[in-house]
Amino acid sequence: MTTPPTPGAPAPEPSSVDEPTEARAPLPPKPDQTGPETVSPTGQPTGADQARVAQSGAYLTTAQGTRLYDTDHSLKAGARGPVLLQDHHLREKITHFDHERIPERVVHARGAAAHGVFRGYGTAAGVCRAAFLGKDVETPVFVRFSTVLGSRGSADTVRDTRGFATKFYTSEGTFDLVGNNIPVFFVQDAIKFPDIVHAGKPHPDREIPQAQSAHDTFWDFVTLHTEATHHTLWNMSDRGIPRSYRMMEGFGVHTFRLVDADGGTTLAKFHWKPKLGVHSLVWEEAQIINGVDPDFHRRDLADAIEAGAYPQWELGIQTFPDTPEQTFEGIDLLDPTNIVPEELAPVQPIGLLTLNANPSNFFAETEQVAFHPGHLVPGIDITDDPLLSGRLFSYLDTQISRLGGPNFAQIPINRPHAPVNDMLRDGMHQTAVHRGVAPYRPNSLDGGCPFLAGADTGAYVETPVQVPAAKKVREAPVSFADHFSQPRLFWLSMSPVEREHIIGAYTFELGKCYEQAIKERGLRVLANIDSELCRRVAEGLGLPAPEPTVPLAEVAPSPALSQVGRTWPAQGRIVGIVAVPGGDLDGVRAARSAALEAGLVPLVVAPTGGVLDADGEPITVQRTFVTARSTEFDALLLAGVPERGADAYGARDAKAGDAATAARGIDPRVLLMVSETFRHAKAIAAWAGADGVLQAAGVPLDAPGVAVAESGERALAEVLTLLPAHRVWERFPAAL
Ligand code: HDD
Repeated sequence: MTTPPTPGAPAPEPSSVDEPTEARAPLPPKPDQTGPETVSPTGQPTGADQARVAQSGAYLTTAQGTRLYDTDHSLKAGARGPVLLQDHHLREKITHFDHERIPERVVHARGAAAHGVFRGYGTAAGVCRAAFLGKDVETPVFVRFSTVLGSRGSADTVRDTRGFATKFYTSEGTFDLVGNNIPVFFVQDAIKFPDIVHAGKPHPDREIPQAQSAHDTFWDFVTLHTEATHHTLWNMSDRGIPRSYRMMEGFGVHTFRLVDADGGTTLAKFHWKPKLGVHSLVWEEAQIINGVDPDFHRRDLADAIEAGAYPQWELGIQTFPDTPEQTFEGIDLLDPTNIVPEELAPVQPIGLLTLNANPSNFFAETEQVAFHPGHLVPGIDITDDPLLSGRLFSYLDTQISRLGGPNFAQIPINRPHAPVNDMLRDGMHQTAVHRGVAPYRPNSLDGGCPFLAGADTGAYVETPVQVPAAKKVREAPVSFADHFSQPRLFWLSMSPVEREHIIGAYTFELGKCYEQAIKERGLRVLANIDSELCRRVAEGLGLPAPEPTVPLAEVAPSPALSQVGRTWPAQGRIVGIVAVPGGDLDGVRAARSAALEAGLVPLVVAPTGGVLDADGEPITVQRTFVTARSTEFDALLLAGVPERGADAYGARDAKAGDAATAARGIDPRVLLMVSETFRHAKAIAAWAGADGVLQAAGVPLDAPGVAVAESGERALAEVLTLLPAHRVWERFPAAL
């Protein structure tokens, strides 16, 4: 039985992180538990964020602030007797728990987010009057990345589109840029959104497959509804399996209308360009990661920020004259299945985004953040893209069921940083205590009416665009009917390696469909993109390749669409350094320091945990042969044991020197690590006799991107020259 304590004992100073034995003040917040300030609906700093630790007092209390003496036992009639209904603490605790979950987002349920800052370059001033784009203006932001199809608990590295949603807390109100990592969309009209989502989500009878597009209903829809072809092709490309959220481009997708200080307008598309470049996984890696580390992207983002390697993107715009046709070089700017190649309209940088703080509480921030394409600020207006029009309704609406009512803007993460002076009142989860008696306009009470602003005093004034005199119709313009020339443009812009990946992806996804008719229809769509693509996928499916039903478009490739052939900073890339006790640990130390100096993240891998070389300067083991998998590393180094060669990597039960075949004696987990690293075209270097391990794993020592070095430092230098290209592309397509 628990004895009620004597109340009122003073709280001593905190001394350790152990379970306290007597009442004490809470521990101070850790550095990563502080986040950007938020303000109340009236622009005042809130108290809600001041206590960013779980504990806010010395004693545990009920929700009503009454101190508790026991929270581990229900109130019972005797220790072995029935639980009593009068136990109000039991009921409060369980009732709250029963309601802890809210509905997950209907799409984009799985995500990760970070706080940051956006700094304007001032270069957009000629076309856009938005204050946050001004030179050196700094605006707090919250960015949420996501997959689309999977549930909240699904894996990160599935083949899917990624969401890239940014909330700018500007001085003129909140601006949300709710984009994706793919610049086009599946449907041209929002009325089709439920169809594509129903087709992509798990089948309604068995609720499988989770977070996958490789199933009949998805391919049924996208092959019948050919405006989805362009987006689907991007999904089947490497863009569908990003290496990291930090290495993704982002796109606003729609064409927006920018307004300058004089009311002049320009059409524009938004782009996010990652400083670390655009990199992807290979399909086998993505599948392995889904098993060994389903939180791969979430972890990568949080780890990078915690380590101070703040990810950055440049915001850029492509601009087009605002003509009545709303086309550019023959491309319909209102059709969200179109891109405008960067070679025709260069992306002009207008500001820099830096993500520099992890959320303190996933639910409060990442889960409750509510984005809405209708959160606009003066200077940024919409166009008549029919997809955007429907979104302007949907996002506000969905928050009402997801966040429980119309007051979600009062949740700290959603509060504008600009002063709010609205006349919205009451409703579920109202937390503001509004004063006064006249929440209406006009009024003569409460000090009179709030003034209405004009364009010169910061009002959001819609651009008075001329609407064509027309009949009401349920129709799309004729220009929306070309579904194949842009997919062909994308295909022709890919390097040979990227084309192989696309062929592999279609062969896998269509191959997973049960219905023969869907596979055949899929091939008919591919025939209209490119004959070679169609032929190769048909070969993989064991089906005849059909002829195209439309003339193949004459389009110029856009080299900017390819991820291969350019180099990017290697900073933040992860290098596994595999070592065994007794090996060249000085070499490991040297490789580690050189890696850190180059801004890489070295992770030492050894047979067991603890430290290597406990007698000398110890090297902490960060991964063991049990916890390491090649997929975590962008490059692999292997340290040998000079006199013992590959035998030092012997499996636990293998005798040293017992090498009837080289591979038999070597720990199979090391062989797997090496062979996967090789197959996935990553840089590998070995020294001090560890080249025997490479050979035992079947890695030719003269293959591109494989180095046998004379020291640990040299080995690191070898892989460092290869990392900026991301992979050793010459090893493809034989690899995967
Ligand atoms: Fe959407 C969420 C991006 C079309 C309806 N969408 C959502 C998110 C992103 C996008 C990034 C996640 C936001 C977050 O992290 O909370 N959506 C897009 C893009 C589109 C698009 C780039 C096309 C260009 N979406 C689209 C249409 C509709 C929706 C046409 C409906 C007609 N989207 C929603 C939604 C979601 C959403 C159901 C789910 C959760 C939420 O809004 O807040 O309302």
